[in-house]
Amino acid sequence: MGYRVAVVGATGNVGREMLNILAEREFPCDEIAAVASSRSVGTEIEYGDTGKMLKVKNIEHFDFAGWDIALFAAGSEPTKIYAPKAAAAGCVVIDNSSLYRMDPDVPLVVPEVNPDAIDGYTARNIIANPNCSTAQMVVALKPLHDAATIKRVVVSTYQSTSGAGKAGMDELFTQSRAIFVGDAVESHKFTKQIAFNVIPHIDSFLDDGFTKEEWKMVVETKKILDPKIKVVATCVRVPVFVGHSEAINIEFENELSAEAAQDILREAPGIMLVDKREDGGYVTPVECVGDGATYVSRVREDPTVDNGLVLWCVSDNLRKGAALNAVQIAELLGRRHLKKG
Ligand code: 11C
Repeated sequence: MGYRVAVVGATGNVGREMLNILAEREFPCDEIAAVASSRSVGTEIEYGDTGKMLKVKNIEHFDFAGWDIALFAAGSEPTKIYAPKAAAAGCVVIDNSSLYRMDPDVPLVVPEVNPDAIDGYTARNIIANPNCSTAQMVVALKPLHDAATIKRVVVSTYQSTSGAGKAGMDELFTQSRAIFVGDAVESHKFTKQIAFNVIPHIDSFLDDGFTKEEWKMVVETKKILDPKIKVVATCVRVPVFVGHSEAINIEFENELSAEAAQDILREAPGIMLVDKREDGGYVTPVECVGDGATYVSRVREDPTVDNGLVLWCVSDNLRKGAALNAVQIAELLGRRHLKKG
């Protein structure tokens, strides 16, 4: 006996990956529904590579009663309306938007990092999935924090256009082509040209000069890993289709050599250490696409501070940064709370 699972926002970048990953990992589904806005009704989506086609159902008429789990990848506005309805109908919501992440009654979970937090889901029947740039960073930080206690993190991100949805990827493609054929370059999704450029701006600006993306990395890391860790972030959009990269400087309470950190990371859940200290002996975003791991490379000691390390971290933002983490949460929920069979 399996679960009845709805994927809400099934036609978007993350929703499609959720369906792929549920199928790939053979999540025990008795029934699966692809749900989206009225615009997508009538379209069909494949359930992974099972050959099974799912007719998209209209969120406006979808009755969540009797469904066990809803994976939401619908953005904040529809989520605000439909997630509480689903939760009230007894369906556990695992939400990928930023809407509930900082709600004290909603656990924000990365299964490799804070699995016990999931137990608090009953307060609202909602579990939040973190921002993609936070998810991969906390997976890399967790085993190092356990070993030497992190005091401060300085992170610079190199985030792919898929973080801004299909429209972001399309804009990179269209602008690149326009530049090659000598057409005018138009920017609609991003504030400046993204092709052959980088943009130090993701999400809206806050009063203190940081962006909301940078703020999310600070507050989500504290909630998931440890409120005592100080984090400062600079988030940058780069002309990459899929895969977010991060250069992370870490200051520890206690000494931790690069070699000891490599040994720890090699054994840590969810991490692949690729750190050969030679040409090509590190991972780049194109190599992580379609994979679930958080790749760590270029681990080295920072000679400018006491107990400091620097590392490079890459992950598929649509997978570990979004869809995979959501499915791992569903698996954890099944193991701990919604037992079947
Ligand atoms: C980006 N990280 O790359 C964003 C996308 O809070 O879930 C995900 C935004 C979020 O643009």
